[in-house]
Amino acid sequence: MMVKKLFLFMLLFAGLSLFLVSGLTKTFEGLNVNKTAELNGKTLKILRVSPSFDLFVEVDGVNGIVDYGKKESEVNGMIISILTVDYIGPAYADISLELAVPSKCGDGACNLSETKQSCCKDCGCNKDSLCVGNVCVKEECDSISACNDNNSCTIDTCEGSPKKCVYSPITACVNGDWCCPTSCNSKSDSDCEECQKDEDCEDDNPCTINSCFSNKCLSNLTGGCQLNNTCYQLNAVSGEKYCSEKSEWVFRKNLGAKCIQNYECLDNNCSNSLCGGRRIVVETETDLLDSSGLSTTSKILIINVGVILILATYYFVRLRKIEAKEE
Ligand SMILES: [Ca+2]
Ligand SMILES: [Ca+2]
Ligand SMILES: [Ca+2]
Repeated sequence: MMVKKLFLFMLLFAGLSLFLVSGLTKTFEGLNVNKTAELNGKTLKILRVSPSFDLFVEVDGVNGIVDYGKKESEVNGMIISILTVDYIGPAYADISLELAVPSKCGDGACNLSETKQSCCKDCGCNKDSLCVGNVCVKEECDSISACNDNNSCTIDTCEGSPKKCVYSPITACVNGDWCCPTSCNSKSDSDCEECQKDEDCEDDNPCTINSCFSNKCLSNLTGGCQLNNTCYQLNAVSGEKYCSEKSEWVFRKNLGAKCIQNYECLDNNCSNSLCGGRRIVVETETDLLDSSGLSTTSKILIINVGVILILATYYFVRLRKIEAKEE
């Protein structure tokens, strides 16, 4: 007996703790007051020994009593069985214990039997992963720059927990964002193409040729005037109008109006630059004929000629009389 005690005493001073591994159960020998024993992520500390060999202990901050008379006691999830106690004093003893810590995922301790894969609740995950439902889920991104779907019609963000890329479709018609949502067109959003083929540019004007060039619509006037979805050539006549050189329908002119071409006139006759072919002379009162058949102008002309003849005859007779006297 003395030999055994001496042996254990030596072990105590050497501070040597021996343990046997048996699953989650280990045997610790040579323990003493203020010594600790760790098992499966939990730490036992012996605080005091009573003369009746009961142990006052602490397991991860929780105090408890290990009853020497009981087969085993539990303190804060650790099962403690006393094998031997050589009591020397309250603060000094030689103690052998068998400790067991049943693995329990979620108890906050990463126990020996637990790994990141089996219990990330207690053991955590790698840096780029997050423990979700006790499973390590790799985070898809750490910033927006990690998310790019090369689609200008989505807003790319990195969000959530665990973080993942979210691509939100753009629906608003906004100029300059490189996106043309399906509900937008070239008028509501400058990013939209006007056309992809000539038919997209049809303006329902028969006097234009519409084409699509580099996704932009081009419209070339052919010259002419449109009417009832038909393009009439320049100078064409339709009822009271003709198609002018400006490709506009213009009313045709009445008799006496200035003209260049026949089609400009309602009677289709432009002569001497007038519609109808002759000037319309407005007759005045002085030009009206009386019952004698002579106009007033003619009468005045005759009277003036008569007076001139009388005066000429008078001067001629006077001249002959003066010549006769001188002879
Ligand atoms: Ca655990
Ligand atoms: Ca995008
Ligand atoms: Ca846009």
